[in-house]
Amino acid sequence: MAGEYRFSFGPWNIHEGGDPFGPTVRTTVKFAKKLKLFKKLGFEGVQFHDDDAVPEMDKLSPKEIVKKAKEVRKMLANEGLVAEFVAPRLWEDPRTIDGGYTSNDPECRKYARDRSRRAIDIAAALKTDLIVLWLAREGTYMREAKDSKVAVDRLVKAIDDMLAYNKDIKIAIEPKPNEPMDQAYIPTTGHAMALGYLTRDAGRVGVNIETAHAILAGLDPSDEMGFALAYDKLYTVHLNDQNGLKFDEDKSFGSVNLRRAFNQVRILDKYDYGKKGEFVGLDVKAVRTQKQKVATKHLSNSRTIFLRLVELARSLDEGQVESLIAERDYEELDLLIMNHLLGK
Ligand code: XUL
Ligand code: MN
Repeated sequence: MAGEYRFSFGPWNIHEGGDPFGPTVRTTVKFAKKLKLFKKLGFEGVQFHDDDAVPEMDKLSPKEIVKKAKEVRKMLANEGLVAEFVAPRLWEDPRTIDGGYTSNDPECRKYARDRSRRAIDIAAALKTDLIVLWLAREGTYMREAKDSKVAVDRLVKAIDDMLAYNKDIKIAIEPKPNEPMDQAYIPTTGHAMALGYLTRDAGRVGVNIETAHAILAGLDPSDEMGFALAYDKLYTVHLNDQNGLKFDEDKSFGSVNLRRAFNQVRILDKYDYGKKGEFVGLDVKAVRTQKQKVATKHLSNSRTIFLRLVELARSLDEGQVESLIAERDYEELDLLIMNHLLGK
């Protein structure tokens, strides 16, 4: 069954453990060393921010960027890995302080547009057609600081620009309701998909649904996935877990709420997610207390839990589920699911 699913994570998922209140607690693992860990941990896809592939890319010419990205492509091939997607990192440069595509400063919006084109070049060099857009700073701290109608117009323009720049790419918008912003403009799957339909080529715009982001929006991640699946728009997922409405925790998949994780796996497996080449992507972080040597367990554990939940989804007595639904005995259905999760 493991072979039926391909798993991916990003180099940022092996990290030094710094948080807003304290310094790093683990040493940096070099990119080349991280690549060596993928296969060992059961993963074959690598998710990239543009500058994960080409560090300090803003100091390089477009040609130099492509050259560097091609070197990374070779490194991937040597490890038997493939790139899943590239995401432009539009939240660290001073020109993105007020957002990228929705910045009030036209020079900063131009930077965001140019940087996105370079990210697309990197994706092409890495031989992936998928661009993920996490719209990190496209929102406000003060409601009056931006005009929400103008912001949406600008997001559409930015996506149109990317779609026109390269006719082969697909864009997966990753919605998140808050953090770092107080209020983000594209907080949910519905917003992301509706934004896609305003673009020049809606057939190439879908979503990346992250478990934690859906929970932060007060929504059920499996329902968000079902919504996107109904539109054939679920281009990828960022599975993790989240303990309530607080900072984005990126906890190991299933570690907070096993039933919620089961329902995500159940809907993905039921509707053949992965059969068109989609990866089971993770976006998980080791907790700060984890020692260096064992700071990749969150990745292998998440994968293990996913696969165990596939087994549970497939062994659920669907006939029983159907008859309880027909009888409208949802309390008995509740117990059936709980017993199944408890191995009874
Ligand atoms: C932020 C987040 C990002 C995106 C990729 O919350 O999830 O790591 O997944 O840019
Ligand atoms: Mn994510």
